[in-house]
Amino acid sequence: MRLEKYRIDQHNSELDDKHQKRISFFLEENTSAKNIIQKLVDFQIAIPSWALGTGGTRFGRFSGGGEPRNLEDKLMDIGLLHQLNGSSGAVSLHIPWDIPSDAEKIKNLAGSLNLKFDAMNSNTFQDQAAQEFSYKFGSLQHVDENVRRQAIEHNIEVIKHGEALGSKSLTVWLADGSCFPGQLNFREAFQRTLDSLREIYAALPTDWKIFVEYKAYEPNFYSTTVGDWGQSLLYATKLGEKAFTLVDLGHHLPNANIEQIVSLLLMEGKLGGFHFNDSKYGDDDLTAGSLKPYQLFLIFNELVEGMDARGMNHATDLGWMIDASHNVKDPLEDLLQSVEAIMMAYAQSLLVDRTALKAAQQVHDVALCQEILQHAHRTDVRPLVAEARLRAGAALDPIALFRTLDVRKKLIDERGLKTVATGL
Ligand code: LRH
Ligand code: MN
Repeated sequence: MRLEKYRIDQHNSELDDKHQKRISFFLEENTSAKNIIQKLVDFQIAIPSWALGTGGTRFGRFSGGGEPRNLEDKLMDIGLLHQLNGSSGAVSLHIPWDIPSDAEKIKNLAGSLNLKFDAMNSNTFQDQAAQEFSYKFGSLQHVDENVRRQAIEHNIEVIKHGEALGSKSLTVWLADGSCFPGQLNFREAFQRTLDSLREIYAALPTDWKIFVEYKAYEPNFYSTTVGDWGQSLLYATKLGEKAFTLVDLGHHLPNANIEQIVSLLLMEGKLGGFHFNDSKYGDDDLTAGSLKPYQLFLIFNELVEGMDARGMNHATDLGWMIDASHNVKDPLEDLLQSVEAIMMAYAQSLLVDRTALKAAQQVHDVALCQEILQHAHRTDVRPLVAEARLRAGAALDPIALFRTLDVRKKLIDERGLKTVATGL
């Protein structure tokens, strides 16, 4: 559903008094903040096409109804998110879950919703009905040339879909690995995977990038052939200048220092992008910032420091994407909360007094270093992020407006209770 502009204006006018008080106080308190607002307006986060329905686990799936029935419905839902927060102006498609049957029609619909196509995602971790060779024992790593060929061809097909939509990058996440010691020759698996990725790399259009997404475990539980940042960096370095690593926050072993990994990948010029989410234990794919908001801030703190050190454009030079799954929340509310948490972490990281931090680091004033960082993290930047939404023509309080307009009920009326979205 498309929101009529007057609905957003009406919502904002009701909240404007309170907002103006908050933002003027904030800007008085944080004089450097006014030139942060445009950066927030420009910062767009891609919404995963596979996370607009209810997720589930092997133990069960509890749909909330009104789920998108096809890619058109999914684009309408992302368009709605973008109208509400002004920061969701891109979609990341997963193939074959979301094959654009009529690319031109899909491209025009996305354009009419002010949506761009971010990274395309291939899928060689599931067997499709008409598939000749199974991926049970892997895809690009597989000992059987036929299976590798099939997986390479699939990735090249995904690139073609992306070209037709105006996407400029391909994310390759491989479930490949092993479940038991002795099952796999690690060196040969790495070499076959690299050779297969080289063929996919060779098929990339000149202005495209390939993101190699790593993951510690699941669905394989003994080894994963792209298992951590080091292995992903090895592949990306051996592949060439169009290859980068992709950091999914949920793909690390417990207590990994993700902000340090990010800092080093950025230093090497091999950080391609992110799949934002949060987790307590494994790849839980929970709402970004819902469990470890300080870690999300520390990651953005390294991103801003490292991107500025390389003169990178914050909004365009990395892939900002969400990868989440919604087992108990309304998918659209969950995504609104993830975008809000990411925007807040970015805003706080822009408030860090880097000159003072550098000076304190030089003299090992450890306590002051922490004070400088935590001052930024403890700053309530919600008025600043809301002001950026206002200037983008979006809603001051997206979730409140989502509920006031009873969007989920309208989607259920339009689509029914039983529709099931493709995806996880
Ligand atoms: C793997 C992953 C990958 C996607 C999938 C939906 O865990 O993070 O990015 O392909 O989720
Ligand atoms: Mn991911």
